[in-house]
Amino acid sequence: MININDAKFITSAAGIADSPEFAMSEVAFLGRSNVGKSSLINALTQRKGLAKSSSTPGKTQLVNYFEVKFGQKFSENEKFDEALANLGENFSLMFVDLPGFGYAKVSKKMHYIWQKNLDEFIKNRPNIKLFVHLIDSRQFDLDIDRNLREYVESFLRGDQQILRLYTKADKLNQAGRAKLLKSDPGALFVSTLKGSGVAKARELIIKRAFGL
Ligand SMILES: Nc1nc2c(ncn2[C@@H]2O[C@H](COP(=O)(O)OP(=O)(O)OP(=O)(O)O)[C@@H](O)[C@H]2O)c(=O)[nH]1
Ligand SMILES: [Mg+2]
Repeated sequence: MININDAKFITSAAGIADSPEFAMSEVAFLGRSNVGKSSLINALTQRKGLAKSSSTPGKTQLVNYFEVKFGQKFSENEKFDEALANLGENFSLMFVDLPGFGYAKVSKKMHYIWQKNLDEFIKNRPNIKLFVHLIDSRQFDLDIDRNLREYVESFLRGDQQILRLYTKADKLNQAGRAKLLKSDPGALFVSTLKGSGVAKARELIIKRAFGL
């Protein structure tokens, strides 16, 4: 069982130029504005107001760093997970909450600067080991997500991975779920409202961020 021993806000930055270096692997949360990035960070860290979320798109406007300290103990009635055991009892990751893509309700100039910063950041930040790409499960087939995926794949380094998660699963009906599974048979669903899929997502994020 993985516990969250601590999760705290470290700092905000406008982009890569004013981002400090941390001696820690980083997990960057990417996706359209309003898809649920900040809410998922709160669910993963079990801290309700840690990352600011809002029903108004464009809530997160800076790069926000959250240090997350995990702990784990292995009990006899739990299936032993060798990969996780390799990490030892304590380990940390930096979660990076990012502004959403595709939100244009700011001035054209602001929007341009903002997307350029974001672009530079995800391309060049050395410690990012995992991109968590969140996709709204009700609109899983949008060009913006396809473009984002292809784009990240185009510069992905050998020590980096992408994990796709489909959000707001509580709003998805059976037909919608079936349709999505047909297009992506291994789709992973999360709902921060219901808490479903969060533990599984946390485990996968940890494993992939550490290259396990
Ligand atoms: N029903 C439902 N709503 C959710 C879920 N996750 C997030 N939301 C809602 O979606 C809205 C946007 O959530 P945020 O976490 O702020 O989204 P974001 O991707 O960080 O948005 P930006 O910061 O604007 O890029 C909020 O109103 C959340 O309450 C979910 O699993 N189910
Ligand atoms: Mg946000």
